[in-house]
Amino acid sequence: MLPTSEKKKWMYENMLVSRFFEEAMEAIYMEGKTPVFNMAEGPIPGEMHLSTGQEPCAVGVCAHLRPSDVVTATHRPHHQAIAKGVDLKMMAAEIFGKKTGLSGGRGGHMHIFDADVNFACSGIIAQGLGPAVGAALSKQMKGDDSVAVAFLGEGAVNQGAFHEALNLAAVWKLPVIFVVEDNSWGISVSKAESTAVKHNAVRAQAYNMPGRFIADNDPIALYDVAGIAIEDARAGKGPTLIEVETTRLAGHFMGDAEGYRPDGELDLLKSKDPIIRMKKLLIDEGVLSEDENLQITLKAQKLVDEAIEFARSSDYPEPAEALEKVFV
Ligand SMILES: Cc1ncc(C[n+]2csc(CCOP(=O)(O)OP(=O)(O)O)c2C)c(N)n1
Repeated sequence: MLPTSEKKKWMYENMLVSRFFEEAMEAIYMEGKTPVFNMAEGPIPGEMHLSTGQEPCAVGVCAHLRPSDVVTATHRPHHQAIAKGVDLKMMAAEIFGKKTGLSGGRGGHMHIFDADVNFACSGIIAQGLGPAVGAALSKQMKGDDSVAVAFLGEGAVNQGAFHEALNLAAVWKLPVIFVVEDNSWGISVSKAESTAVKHNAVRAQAYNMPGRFIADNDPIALYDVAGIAIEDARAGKGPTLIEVETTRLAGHFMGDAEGYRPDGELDLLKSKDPIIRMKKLLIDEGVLSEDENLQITLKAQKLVDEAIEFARSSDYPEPAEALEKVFV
């Protein structure tokens, strides 16, 4: 199942929006935090996990999804949210803690929630898997052919919630796809140190579901495999586990000194930047001209600039509203 030229361009544009968004976050996050790093200072307080380099994982899957399909994402959620169609302005405002944000500024960057496109994420590792299975069960019971996709990191695969979710999804043949973004690091712990199997895709065998491995951060190969998995799920054939070999070009969080990275790793990963590769692929295939590339790039940058401007110019919630929209 190969993407059409239009789909490829959508994927590329979406990857660019995601990259520009992360670049903006990276710069703005440091405002107020230099020269002394204080996590609470600046327009973006709290932790910040960037998904720079992992863009193919989101677009390869979300290119097949409809607004009614459910996505549960991780603590590194911006690329997944953007590819699912979460409102960029309201997402930016949420990250800034503004009242125009998706959750009125109460959630922040790890708790992006957009009911309009059925997107949620969580700062708790593997937390999204149970809700994705629940959403898939609800779709199945209603006879709706929507699906649920749960994204997780390769570190999260060692959580009990992963195994419980896969087992139940397989027993009940639920329309859910588990997508493991393997960036080979869980904070500073390498996959080799934490995980007994080389490829998490083989774990699917234990739950009697197909397990697919996508090498080399390849959005086109992922589009193909995800398309089959989602079609099968819509047709009632049950869940699939997909593992994508990807690259985290940023630190685990902003402020991470990355002392654990072997010498030369980052340079090697940057030499395989998926945005540059996707552009080259589309140009080589004749799908994209240099002029179109410029237009798409400018459009993506404008979308991000407008979202940031919206967030910056929005108001903070009033102190008197602090207990509204939260469980107390
Ligand atoms: C249940 C739980 N345990 C520990 C943490 C702390 N923690 C935050 S991110 C992280 C590593 C996650 O690694 P991975 O799943 O590979 O995702 P990545 O950060 O590489 O995207 C951990 C242990 C947490 N958020 N939740």
